[in-house]
Amino acid sequence: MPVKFQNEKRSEMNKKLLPFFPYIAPAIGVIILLIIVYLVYNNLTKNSKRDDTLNNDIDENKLTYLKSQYLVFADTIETAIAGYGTDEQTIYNVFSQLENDNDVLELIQAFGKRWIINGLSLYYDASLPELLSYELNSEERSKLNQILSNKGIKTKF
Ligand SMILES: [Ca+2]
Repeated sequence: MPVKFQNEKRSEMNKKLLPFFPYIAPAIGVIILLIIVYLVYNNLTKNSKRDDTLNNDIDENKLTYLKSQYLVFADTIETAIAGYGTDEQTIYNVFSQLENDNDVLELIQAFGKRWIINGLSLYYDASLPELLSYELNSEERSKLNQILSNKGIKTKF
């Protein structure tokens, strides 16, 4: 009978596949892990994505530097933040070179959203204000804000 024949065929196939069953869950786990590693690696190595949401607040004629300079500043801050601990002095040095609010906002935009390995943890899609709030304690943030207000800059972190 055709129905019986089909059932026999199916159970035969199950017997063939049975030895592989214990490997299915670990194999799926490995595949998911590889996808995660790929996504993290991809985001860590790609260039940061510029954020243009503050464009309306920036008067480009009042920028102190060429736009490429803000990218250099942003990369310098990323290096100061990445890894264990924080190089606060480098962060202060960068902000000391900014002259007005347009410069600060342009730096935030040039920084964009970044994936940064921070010791054993990972900052993903983090903006400059977010990273500064994670990496600087309240005392260090006050010092940063003092540097800015000394220049008459209204933006605070
Ligand atoms: Ca760090």
